Amino acid sequence: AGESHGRSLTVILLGMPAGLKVSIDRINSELRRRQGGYGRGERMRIESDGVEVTAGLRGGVTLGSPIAMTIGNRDWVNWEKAMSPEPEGFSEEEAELRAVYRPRPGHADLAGGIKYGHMDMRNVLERASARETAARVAAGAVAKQLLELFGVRIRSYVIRIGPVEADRSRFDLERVESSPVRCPDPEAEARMIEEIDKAKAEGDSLGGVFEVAAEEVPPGLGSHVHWHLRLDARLAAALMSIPAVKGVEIGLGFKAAELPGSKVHDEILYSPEKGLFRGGNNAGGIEGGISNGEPIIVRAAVKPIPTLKRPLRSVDLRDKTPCEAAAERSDVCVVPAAGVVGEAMVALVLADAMLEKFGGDHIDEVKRNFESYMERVSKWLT
Ligand code: EPS
Repeated sequence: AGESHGRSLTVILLGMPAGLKVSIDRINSELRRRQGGYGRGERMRIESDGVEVTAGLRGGVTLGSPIAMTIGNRDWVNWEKAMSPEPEGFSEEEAELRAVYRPRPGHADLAGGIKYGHMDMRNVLERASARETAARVAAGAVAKQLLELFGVRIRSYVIRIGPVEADRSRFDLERVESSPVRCPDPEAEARMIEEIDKAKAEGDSLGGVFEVAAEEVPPGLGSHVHWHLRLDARLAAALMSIPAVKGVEIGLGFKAAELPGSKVHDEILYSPEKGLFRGGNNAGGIEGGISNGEPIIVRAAVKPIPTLKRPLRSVDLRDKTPCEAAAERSDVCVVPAAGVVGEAMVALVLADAMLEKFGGDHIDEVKRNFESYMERVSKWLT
């Protein structure tokens, strides 16, 4: 829960087993990663995100109960009168000053206004704002800590911003966290920054593509037996739910549609030293909706954000006159930050699938279930 300029965001994470040590510093460092990225607007200079855990931990260890966290909005002080949830402290005049009657093409403004009956579309955009992704990152940071106990590592990097595509032959994944656009290709990085500067100067915005890789995922998460259990379907839905994401690919993705089967499928090989192994990972670590033990590789296409300093045409909903769409302070490009949100969503899905398969009330029980399964699997594969 939480509005972009409300008092705070609140997230409640259910289903974590008891006995898991959770580092709050780690949650906060993930929140800082999300705040960065070349192309973000002035809001990120106001915010300095950090969580307050209000339930579910005792002495830094999970109790098995819901974990509740809040992230305050520093900008709230500037919006209190317009956004106050209580009638006391709320000012109609302030709200009118902040009202949005000119919907932005591509934003939730108009569709949400129609559906919820809001002429003032601030009532929509406050929640449609990607500010809520801070809450996802906080929850995802807990999920990551669970997954790391089982050796699962998740990272993301930007492979396209607008027209600039990173070249895999130049990838250096070590440089991603220090790259202003979180790009593993230094040459593409420079051109991405130029494109963002250009878009900004033109009052425009830019989208792109990020990739998330999850390594050391055990084989056997998800299932082929029912559509809602398929791991690829769950990952696709989770990534697609990130504001501005318009496409998701797994492994080769759309490229697989262009190639014959012989060029797509990863051959199954065996050697006494390695046991069973695969000739490639075009499947992106998932076959039949089940993780196959190879790294899980997913990509998401992020549209350019809809708030444009040089706005598109719209209609004023009060009198239906043509006008320019509303333009307020905004980001120019959010793709680097979206990658961090993507990691969180992948972590939440994988943690859910891990607990579905190895679940227990205490983390030791989960570990025992995991170890006995892995023992069986390794006998089978070697
Ligand atoms: C957003 C607009 C900007 C972004 C915001 C999402 O905020 P503001 O309207 O306050 O300038 O910075 O993103 C965040 C606040 C965030 O934490 O990511 C929008 O309209 O979606």
